[in-house]
Amino acid sequence: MSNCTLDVSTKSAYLNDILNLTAAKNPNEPEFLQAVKEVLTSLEPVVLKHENEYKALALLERVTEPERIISFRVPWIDDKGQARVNRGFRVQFNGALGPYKGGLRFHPTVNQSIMKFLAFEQIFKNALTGLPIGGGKGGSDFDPKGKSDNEIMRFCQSFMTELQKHIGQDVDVPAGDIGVGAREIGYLFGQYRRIKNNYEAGVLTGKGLDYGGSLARKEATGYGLIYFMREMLKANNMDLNGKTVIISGSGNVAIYACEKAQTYGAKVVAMSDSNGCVYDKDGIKLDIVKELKEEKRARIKEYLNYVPTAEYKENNGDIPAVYTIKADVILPCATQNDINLSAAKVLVENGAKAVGEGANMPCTNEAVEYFLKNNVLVAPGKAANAGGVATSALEMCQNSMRYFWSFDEVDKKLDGIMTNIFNNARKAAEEYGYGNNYVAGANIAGFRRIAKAMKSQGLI
Ligand code: NDP
Ligand code: 2IT
Repeated sequence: MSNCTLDVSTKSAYLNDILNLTAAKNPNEPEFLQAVKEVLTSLEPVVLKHENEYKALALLERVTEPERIISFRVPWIDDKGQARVNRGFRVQFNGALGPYKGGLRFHPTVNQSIMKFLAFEQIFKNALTGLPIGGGKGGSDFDPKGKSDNEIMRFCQSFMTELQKHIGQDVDVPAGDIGVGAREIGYLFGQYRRIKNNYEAGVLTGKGLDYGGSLARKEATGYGLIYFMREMLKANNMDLNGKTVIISGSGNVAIYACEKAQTYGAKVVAMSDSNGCVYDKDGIKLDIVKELKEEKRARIKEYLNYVPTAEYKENNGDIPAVYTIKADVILPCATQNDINLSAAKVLVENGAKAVGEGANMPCTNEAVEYFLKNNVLVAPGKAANAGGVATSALEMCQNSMRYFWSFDEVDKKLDGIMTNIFNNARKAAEEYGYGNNYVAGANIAGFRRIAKAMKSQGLI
């Protein structure tokens, strides 16, 4: 964990005040403070240009304060008949651009700090898509690992019994994230429909294709990441063809990032889960990973039962094993703060050329700075993984029309959106003297859209 204080000084007195105020108001929320520090410090030249205006509107005070945080008890019964209780959350951070939109995460590490960092990131990500969606996030400290289907269903039903009071297709539209996929969305949707007694398809996204889901939503985050990487590499006279790639994680984002990278001629040699990674020097066979993860919910280690020539490296120490493998392109697609400064140093030493954040905030702020200083391109999560939520917005659009687009239609729109996001991040970076620092460029491009909408809507 890094950065519990915001010990940073910018040229804007207003910005410094807000950084200090945010640290003082949220003392036990290191991930939230890390995300705020990363975004706000990169906005320095924009704030300097509009300092008096933003100060008069209390714009940065409002951008860093959630509109609403809902926290609730989730009681449920396990298969042995034992009563259990988890904590549920929904953070409705900023609704200026549209209904709150963002995933639900079920993982034992979930707490208010993690929910707020994810919802804060989501504001800028959703703004970058250009679509009418505000920023939100939710979830629970429930651990789905080892739970039966019936336990998952009972938990989802209890979670939704409370959450339904606070969401709606024009209010707040949750989707999946870590630990929440098509199975969970199905149980959540069923309970919502039963309690509300109406078929409000647009209240959740990531639904099954047989009841209102969009083609290509499952693939969208991973594919979108690779479309963004394609544009970023192209702008710097590189491409994916023949590049060696390592991917952390083997969940939804990781699997479809691997699939699209392979179609562009990249060689993915490693994937991981929270225990360790598999290294297949001949290239990962994705069908095996899909069978292990999408069907059997097994550990990545079992890849070796299918490919005995592959190696398994267990995690131990400060650096996840996957980051010790030499590669040109690094795609962290697991969780936050996966790449710390030590891991970044190893990756740079091993010749990394580009990092694409499929996960939310997978690199610490120090790791990002180190990459940029060493001429490693960084595709920031809030831009590069925006394809998932953008396609969720396309799912909402199809639900409103009571119609479906083909896979190709959705995929083409996704490609266009990701290309657009890259171009906007690139232009904003150039405009403010950030060169090919797309981390700053994405923050500025997203912030400008939010700031404009908040200004138009008055002091709310
Ligand atoms: P999944 O639950 O499908 O997969 C998560 C993967 O990350 C698993 O391989 C998991 O391993 C690994 N992982 C999770 N937590 C940890 C941890 N604490 N340490 C190490 N490994 C971990 O989730 P997604 O693929 O949907 O999400 C991955 C990332 O992408 C998250 O950061 C999410 O916020 C982000 N994201 C997701 C989007 C989506 O549409 N799904 C959209 C945009 C971003 P294990 O099985 O061992 O836990
Ligand atoms: O982090 C994210 O953007 C997601 N988990 C997807 C959110 C969504 O609403 O599709």
